[in-house]
Amino acid sequence: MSPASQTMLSRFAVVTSIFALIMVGVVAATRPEGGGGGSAAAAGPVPVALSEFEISPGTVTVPKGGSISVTNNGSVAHNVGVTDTALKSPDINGGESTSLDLSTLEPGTYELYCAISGHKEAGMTATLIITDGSAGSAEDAAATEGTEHLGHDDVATLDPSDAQAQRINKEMEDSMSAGVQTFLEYAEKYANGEVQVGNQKLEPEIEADGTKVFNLTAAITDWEVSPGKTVKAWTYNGQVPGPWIRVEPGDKVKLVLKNNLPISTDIHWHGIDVPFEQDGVAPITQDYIRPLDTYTYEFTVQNHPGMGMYHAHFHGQIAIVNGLFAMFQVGDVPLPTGRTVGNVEIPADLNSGTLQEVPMVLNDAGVIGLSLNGKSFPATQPIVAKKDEWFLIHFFNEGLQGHPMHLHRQPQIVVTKDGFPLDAPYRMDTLWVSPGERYSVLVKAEDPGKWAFHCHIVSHAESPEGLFGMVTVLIVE
Ligand SMILES: [Cu+2]
Repeated sequence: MSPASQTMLSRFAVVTSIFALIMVGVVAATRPEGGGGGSAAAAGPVPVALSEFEISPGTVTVPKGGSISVTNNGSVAHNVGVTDTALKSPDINGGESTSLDLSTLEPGTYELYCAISGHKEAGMTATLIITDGSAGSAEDAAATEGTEHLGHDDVATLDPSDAQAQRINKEMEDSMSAGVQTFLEYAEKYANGEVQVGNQKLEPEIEADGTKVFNLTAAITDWEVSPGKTVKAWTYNGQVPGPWIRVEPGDKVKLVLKNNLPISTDIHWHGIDVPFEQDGVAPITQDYIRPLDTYTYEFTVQNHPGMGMYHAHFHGQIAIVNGLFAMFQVGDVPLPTGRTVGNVEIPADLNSGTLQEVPMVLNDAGVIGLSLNGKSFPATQPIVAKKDEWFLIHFFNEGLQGHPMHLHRQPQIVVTKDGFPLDAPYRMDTLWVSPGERYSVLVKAEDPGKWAFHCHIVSHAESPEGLFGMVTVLIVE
């Protein structure tokens, strides 16, 4: 990241800290009393809401020995009682709450009502079911409390005006907001260098004849995929993705691999023109690189720019998806400068060697899972660009599935496919990236804002807990 981008990120961090504080305040102020998502064993009072002129939910289920917490969401006083019993709450004004102990009721079906004159007749009744407190009914009570994992069936049948629906919706909002807040906190951590990051450019040692020597160590190391979730990843130099290797066309290179993995390995230089015996497919092109052995690949790089990647080939179904993948760049990406593509003029003086370059390595399996650059939202790193800045995103798919990557709003032009310049560059906003493919995309940061950038297979980007997986944000300042 350029110093300018770092500065932008710091400024963003200050703004977002303020936003984060506001979010904390909002969440704290609006959390339902007693907290949400309680376990069945610890089920507290069952919430009931009153308004003009309704009691909701329409059926209130309470385990034997339990109670209800009653909130008046209306504007006039209400109360709640159990028909044909002496049980009745005091009157409560709008905005206030009380509770009503129902522990004297035996299992059965009752009626709740508002005892203020005329309110029952106006519609303020509900069914009250006292269950026998068995496991099944405790589960019902837990469902009433709201749960951590809400799916379609949990929400589709709810009445939008119902208090239970509103509470469940609130839980969904809260967990979504919490994820966004964590993402903002991570943006600050990235700016401060406090997060493990992959794609770090690897500096070569230069031999007397100019040969560039890159040292790699493959090992299983700790890697934080998402906040609080550290996995045993398969890494080159402790990174996911591994180090970003950048060489120039025609360079002589040596790539020295120390294998500290428990199994043999090899490295395939995917998309780079190398001699057969350097292609990294054991046992076809070479012998296995056995545990604790060191092996040196040596070749002269192709004479034209390229965008490749490197990864293990031996048992890739284990090694690659768990982290043994990285980018291998040859030269600057050729740009269609001076052309108009999809109504966007690409400046004649644009030089890809001076542009911000953003790797976007996709994965969806192994211990890394659905991820961008080895991170799952909210631990993904934001991209920061200045208004009117042109920059490059390099997509690589090291996973098992295709991913339609969607960046909101900004003009995006696909300039290379698998490192080869396109005769007809094209503009798009969603790019399908299949396993093994690479695309370089020229982006103009045209409109200030915090723009979502995510896989559009929405289950790769959203979960019952909110945004997750293949999601990040482009910040245009
Ligand atoms: Cu996807």
